[in-house]
Amino acid sequence: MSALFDLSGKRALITGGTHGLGMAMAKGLGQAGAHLLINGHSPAKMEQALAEYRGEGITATGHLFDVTDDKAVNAAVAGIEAEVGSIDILVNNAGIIKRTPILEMEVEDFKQVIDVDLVGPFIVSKHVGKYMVQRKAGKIINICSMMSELGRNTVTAYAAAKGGLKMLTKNMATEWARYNIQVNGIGPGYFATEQTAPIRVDGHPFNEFILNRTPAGRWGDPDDLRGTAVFLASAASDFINGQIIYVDGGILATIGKPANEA
Ligand code: GCO
Repeated sequence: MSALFDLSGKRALITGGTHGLGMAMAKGLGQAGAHLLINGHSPAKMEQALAEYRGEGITATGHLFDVTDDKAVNAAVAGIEAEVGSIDILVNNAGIIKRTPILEMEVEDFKQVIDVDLVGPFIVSKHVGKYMVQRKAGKIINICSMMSELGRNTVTAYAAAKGGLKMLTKNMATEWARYNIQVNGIGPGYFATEQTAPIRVDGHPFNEFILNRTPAGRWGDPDDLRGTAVFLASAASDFINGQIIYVDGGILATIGKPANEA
């Protein structure tokens, strides 16, 4: 059975893999045997991340490029394929969020969130996908969100992008499953990361809300995503296509409960 989840000999490209959920999922793939191709756009963060991966005995190389830059992505992917080897697994994790009410949100800010969180995965998938289609093999995992299903005040651009990413996932699966490429998504619930730090402060109403709204009664630990990432990157999911696995401590399963109810 463990052979089904073994990623030895595989190469995995993780966008936004220098920190947070991207790093946690990448470590899971590395611990399962994959050679990590870490993407980021900050040289300093990259150096730090590579030291951390290698410190844990994980093979990792760094690849600095902007996921929204079509030419740069094309060149980076072609370079990896030619100099490092085939990209067998792609995790589209890079993302940003801007928390602003619609009436106060600048169009440029809206467009930037859509660009990184939705157009970015399209661009990277298109350039990696062409090699996977030629090889008739590949795994693509798009990192969605609760906002792929639920709305929330102030995160309109993010919700629009993550909703779109869910459908991008289903359509990529529709077009590429015939080439033995499995395209699926992971929808993290509320996790303790840098991105949620502003709303996870003790006493912050949203923090209390999430602890009450989540049946598991806690924020997710980034390591809670490792198993699902390895599952969707491995032979164990060879007939799973176009699915979004929500790792959310039960948020989407329930209407929630009043704060004073045990
Ligand atoms: C927010 C959070 C969310 C989470 C996550 C939930 O402001 O609501 O940052 O966006 O990060 O995406 O699934």
